[in-house]
Amino acid sequence: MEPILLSNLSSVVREICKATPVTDIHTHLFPSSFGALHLWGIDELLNYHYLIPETIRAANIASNDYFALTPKDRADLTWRTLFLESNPYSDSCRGVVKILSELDLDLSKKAIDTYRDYFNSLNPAQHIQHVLKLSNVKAVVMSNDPFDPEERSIWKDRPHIDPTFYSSLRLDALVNSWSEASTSLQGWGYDVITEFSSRTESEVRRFIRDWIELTQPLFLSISLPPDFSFPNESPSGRLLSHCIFPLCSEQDLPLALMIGVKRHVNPCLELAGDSVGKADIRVIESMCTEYPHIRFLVSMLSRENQHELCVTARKFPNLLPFGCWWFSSNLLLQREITNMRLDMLGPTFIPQHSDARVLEQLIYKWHNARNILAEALVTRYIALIEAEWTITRSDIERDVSRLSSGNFWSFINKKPSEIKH
Ligand code: RAT
Ligand code: ZN
Repeated sequence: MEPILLSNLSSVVREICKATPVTDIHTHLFPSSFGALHLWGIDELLNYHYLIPETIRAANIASNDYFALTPKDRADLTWRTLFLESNPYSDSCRGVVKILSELDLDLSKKAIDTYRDYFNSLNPAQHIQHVLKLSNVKAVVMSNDPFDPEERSIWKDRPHIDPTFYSSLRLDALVNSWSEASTSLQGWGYDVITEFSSRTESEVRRFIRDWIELTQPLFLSISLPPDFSFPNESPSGRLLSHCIFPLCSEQDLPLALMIGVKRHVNPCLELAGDSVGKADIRVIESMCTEYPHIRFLVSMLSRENQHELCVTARKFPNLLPFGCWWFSSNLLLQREITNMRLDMLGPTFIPQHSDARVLEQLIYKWHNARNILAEALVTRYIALIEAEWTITRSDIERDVSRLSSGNFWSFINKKPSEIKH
């Protein structure tokens, strides 16, 4: 194969990034068989919790007045405030514009009701396939919460799961709210007590095993606050060391940790009221040292933790950094983090996940992630070509495919085709 010339490099890399399908390893999406949990359409897009604080600030409305509105009125308020009375230049606003544009909707009149008519006219099943095609996503990993009443009842009916969707078992409610979780477990027939006992630990393992059996997750996952320390004798520390880590080993499942979220800093904002804090990297060092056979996928929320995470990944092959999470998922920080990771970890990380909650968000989140990756790769390929290193099209395809999907599947040691649905 011919080496790529500097003059063609940028367009070839962009084209390859666009054409390479991604595995989206962390989303809050569900297939249509999950009924009301499957979110899509213009009102859901405008009521996305990333946009709520922007609306409340710009409209100068009290949060309780905002939440007293119907979903349609909230969407109208957001449209009016953020898109008509100002140019929609924040990351989440530009996302909505990009979605409308990719769906070929008329942006000249900026008429929200015409967008509603469009979404109402769609066949939902065909629309999912259309969005997956536009965003070129070949696998979507859900976040499945065994404590969520709506999700529990859907899983118990053994829903049909579209083969693009895979599960991950999200254990926040267990690890971060043990006293409520223990009451729920008792109600579901698990013999646990709020004060720990070895019987409790084995019953918690039985509960997780039952949900692994039901949902067939690719990995277990938990988000943790910035002040979390490990090891520790708090309920969360004990649940990790006595229940979750043993199960990761027994079931050969990786653990995804998302660290640095301060929940409910402003509870009036509901889902939009969480914040960020710098976490202690020693948590990851201790886990990776004590459990070298467990594979950890880790994302950290604060900008200040990103460099330490790269350094730590250089020390531990059982640690794979992934994504630019939530408040780090914007043009500035994604660029910074992706460039840092390429320089410190070469091809051994997962640049992005979408965290999409509303189906069509896949379109803009992956458009942005691909552009940022392409730009960062081009900078490095230029330096290599200028030093007379030859690079072919298939070299670039190999690199992009690893970063977009391959690293994840080899780290979890599975092939998409092997997963039971
Ligand atoms: O990014 C988000 O949508 C947040 O609300 C959180 O869900 C976060 O990603 C998480 O998974 O806890
Ligand atoms: Zn998330």
